[in-house]
Amino acid sequence: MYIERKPSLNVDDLKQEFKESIDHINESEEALEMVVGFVALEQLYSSALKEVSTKLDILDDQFQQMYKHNPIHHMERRVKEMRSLINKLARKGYEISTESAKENILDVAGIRVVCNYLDDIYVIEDLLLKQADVNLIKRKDYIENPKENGYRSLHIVVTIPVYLAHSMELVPVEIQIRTIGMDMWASLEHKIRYKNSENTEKYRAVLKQCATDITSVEGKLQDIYSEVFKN
Ligand code: 0O2
Repeated sequence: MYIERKPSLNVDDLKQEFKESIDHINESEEALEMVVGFVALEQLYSSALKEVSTKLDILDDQFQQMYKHNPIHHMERRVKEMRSLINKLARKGYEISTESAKENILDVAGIRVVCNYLDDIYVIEDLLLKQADVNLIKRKDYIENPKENGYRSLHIVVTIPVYLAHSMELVPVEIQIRTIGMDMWASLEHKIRYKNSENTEKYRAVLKQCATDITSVEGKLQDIYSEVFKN
């Protein structure tokens, strides 16, 4: 099951639409080109997400067939919104352009893979990275090395070929792989942090304790599952 915000804009329609309003307010052609460029970028990254999602779906299905177990509980995917992409470029001191976004930002396309058990995370990573057209360019294991606040998740960035009408592009996709418990924790922590910095401080210790508790419970569940089903 995917939760996805679909890009529904057509580049030519958008150009037309913006041209009319830009003529009105007498803005520059450059701004229009940039908006159009970002929309084209969204379509490219959205295609890369489809490719990676299909690969993950196939792995999950085959696992079910072979071992009667689905490693993936669910997936979520998104292309970074234009506003947040521009903010990130500005925050990191990069030029605001589509070329600069392509060169410097690795999480324009993001997919979150939520797994049932801890072991499933590394199984999924391993099987995906074995594929000839998937190329690992960055890896951060926040499960082996959790963040100070308790955040745990495996982050990998891979490039994937996207075949367009007249060209092929290698597009980076950030994949966050985590368990249901890690996902629940991260969603709440993210919500609190973005909503109110006072509460971030207030709940810091208890959230960290929750992360420790989740790790312990998920470890026990993994052990039971392995004992019962893997022998
Ligand atoms: P959003 O809205 O999820 O996209 P980067 O910051 O991406 O240039 P870096 O340092 O390699 O480079 O990023 P990292 O450490 O791989 O983490 C990036 C993403 O991981 C974040 O994206 C979050 O989604 C998630 N993440 C990292 N640390 C935490 C954390 O402490 N708590 C939670 N809840 N999520 C975390 P964005 O861009 O922050 O936001």
